[in-house]
Amino acid sequence: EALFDLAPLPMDQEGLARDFKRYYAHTLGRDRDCKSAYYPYKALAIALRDRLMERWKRTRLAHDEANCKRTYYLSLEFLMGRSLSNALLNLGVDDAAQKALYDLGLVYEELEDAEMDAGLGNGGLGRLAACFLDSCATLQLPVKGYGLRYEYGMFRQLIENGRQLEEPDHWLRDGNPWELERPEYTQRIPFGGHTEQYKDEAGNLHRRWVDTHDVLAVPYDIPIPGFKNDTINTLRLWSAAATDEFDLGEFNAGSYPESVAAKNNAEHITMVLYPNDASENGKELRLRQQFFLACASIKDVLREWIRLHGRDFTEFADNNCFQLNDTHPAVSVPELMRQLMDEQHLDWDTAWSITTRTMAYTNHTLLPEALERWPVRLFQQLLPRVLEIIYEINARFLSKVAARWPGDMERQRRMSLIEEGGDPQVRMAFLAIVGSFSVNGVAALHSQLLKEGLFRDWFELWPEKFNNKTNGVTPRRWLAMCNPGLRALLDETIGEHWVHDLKRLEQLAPQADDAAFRKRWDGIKRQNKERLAALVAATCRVEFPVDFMFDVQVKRIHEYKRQLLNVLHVIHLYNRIKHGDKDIGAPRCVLIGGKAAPGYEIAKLIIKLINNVAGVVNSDPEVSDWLRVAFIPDYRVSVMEVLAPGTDLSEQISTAGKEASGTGNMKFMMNGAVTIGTLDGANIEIREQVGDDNFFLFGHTAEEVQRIRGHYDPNGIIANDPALEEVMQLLESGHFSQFEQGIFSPLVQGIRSPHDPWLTAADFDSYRRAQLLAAETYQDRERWLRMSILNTAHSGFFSSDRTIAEYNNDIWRLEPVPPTPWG
Ligand code: DL6
Repeated sequence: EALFDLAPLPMDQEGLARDFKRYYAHTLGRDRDCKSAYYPYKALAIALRDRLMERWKRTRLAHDEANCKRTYYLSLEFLMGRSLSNALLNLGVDDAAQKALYDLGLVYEELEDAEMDAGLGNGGLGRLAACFLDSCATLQLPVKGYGLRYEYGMFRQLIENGRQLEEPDHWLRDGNPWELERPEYTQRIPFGGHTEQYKDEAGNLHRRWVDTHDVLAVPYDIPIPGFKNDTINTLRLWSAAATDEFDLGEFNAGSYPESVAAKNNAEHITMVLYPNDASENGKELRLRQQFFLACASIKDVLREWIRLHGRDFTEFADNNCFQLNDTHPAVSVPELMRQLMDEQHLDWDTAWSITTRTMAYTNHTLLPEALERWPVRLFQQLLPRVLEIIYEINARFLSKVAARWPGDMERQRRMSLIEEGGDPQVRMAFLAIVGSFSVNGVAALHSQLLKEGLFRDWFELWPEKFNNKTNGVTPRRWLAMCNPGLRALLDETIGEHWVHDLKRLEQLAPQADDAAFRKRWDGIKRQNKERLAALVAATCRVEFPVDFMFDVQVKRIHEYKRQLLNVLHVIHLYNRIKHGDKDIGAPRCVLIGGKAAPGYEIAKLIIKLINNVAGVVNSDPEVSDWLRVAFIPDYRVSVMEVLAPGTDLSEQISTAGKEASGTGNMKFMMNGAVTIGTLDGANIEIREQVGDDNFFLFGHTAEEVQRIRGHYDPNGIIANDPALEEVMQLLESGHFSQFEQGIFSPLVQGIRSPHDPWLTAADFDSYRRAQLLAAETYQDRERWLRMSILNTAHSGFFSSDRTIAEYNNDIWRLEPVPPTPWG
């Protein structure tokens, strides 16, 4: 105990400055010659880490002492972004630290920029996990994140000749001051081998998994600070390492390289994040990653349970919950069964009762191609014991279906966990549903469509399992941290409590009618637009005048998100301007950004088209007073922190019924952007909150989209819409591909195909009209400012604190636990 008898560290400017200087000069050994911003960043990070560390320990202690129920958020992705500003804000020392740096002649923004993004996720699903951790800590809920410590995160996107190039993102190259290695909690993860039957001492028969090739899972912990509440939760990321065992056979036979190769193979498991936001079906390494996470995390949870309660699992299900972030960790269902039966010696019924009372599953997509299925043969080869358990779960489940719907063989075939055929597949979503007590979608429409479509049979069987949890985003990062100007105005106008109680933003609504307030709002937006414009100038070499309307679409590049519709509209504006028709409302700057999965050729072609159109538009002096276009390379969390505050118009234009929720839409709204959008995902709830007058709606509804299928006639639509016809003619003429004729024909064919699932042509006219209305409205400055203020004022519902409170009330049922007091 004497070892831990330490006084709390000072949180004031002097104390921070003292530690900062010591770490900079003594720990990191820097002197006057050092010009890099990296070392001051690192010195400040270490000073903050000390302060996180002591609170972290008290949080863990409090959880142990309270003997409380806990939730584990299992996710293959945590898109954390940068940690420095977040730690400063949540520890409540941002002012003190910035003053300390200023007095030392340092520029805080330069330190901030020296930190690499932790890009351990593809997009919405991964970033949602990061927002959720922030909210859980802020609400003082005992929730631990479990994920993988990928050596390489999301690839870096370069644009060369308008095309996307991918470069590895070695984010750990300079080390990571925010992590703490915990080798003492290393776990052993089995792969391969085979199963066998054996008799225990009492003569009972059991099965076991033997002759496995094991890999070590070494945990690295990341502190997750709550907002000014001394709670520090944990994100535990597993890193793969080889066991020390050597293949002696190979070694003695003189095959030293072969015997060392096994080590490399083991470490490959956590080498790289799969850069696909849909699915990676069939990739052996991906299944290895999924099992590696599930097995290590469950072992860790059982180890903790045994430490605190011994091997009595009677109350385990009342005290633990696993939230599965999509089907990626769904192998946790049979793996928990395996560990409870094979390692803790519980019988099937007891283990199944525990499993189905602890697992909860969140679905994040309606796209059938993104629903994971794994070949049975891959399971057989990598995880033979897990496959046996899946077969047994399926057999027992199908007999329930048979009892409920006697003779309905078609339904049994539809609902089976195994899809039969030449190469049978395990249906991971069904495995997740069977094993969970809760199944949720991520926006009202999405949850409804799941019940009516993909999961209809399941909803008929277990209606009580299904629920909705509309997504949210953390107001700490996505308002307080990224928009300091607005934060100051909000603090002054409605007090500081909105940061952890976002509904208080409603109090802003009356201010929309106050001209003086609108003027201040305008001033802040202008500064944020200058920041955005500076970033665009530096990265795209395109000038964005701040008087233009800033119209932004940033997200993964995917056909259903319809960046192509946006480009068609840009071509339409260009065409009108070229014809001398200036009646297009306010001049605008269109910014598009996002990464395409490396193998997704059509998405990559869309990027090329955006860049080619930008090239033509920006180099034409006749057009530049009205329109500018840029594609921002390497879109990531830290870029969104600049874009969201500086955006006027937020593009949320997916084909209705395709976007599960969206969360970028919420970040823009919070920062006072007005949405142009379809009735899709959370757009519907955004419009409900802010009111029809403050949202630019267009496009077919999800129901209409369904009805159009089968008799969709895009060529008829194009022929009857002169504006669209001219756009198509320009595109088809090769005007945007002067030196590479014909390269865009796959895009043209897609738009003109009666089988185009994204109905681009069908929504063009209504999109064009909504865009015109937005640009005209923008010219009425006071009206627009009112809309902007009301968007922020009504964004309180989209705080992830609200979402997490709902998860907790309906699914997890945890009690908040404040950290143990000092001393
Ligand atoms: O729920 C977070 C986020 C939603 O906001 C997006 O609408 C949805 O596309 C995204 N889904 C994924 C999963 N992709 N797959 N599979 O990223 O989840």
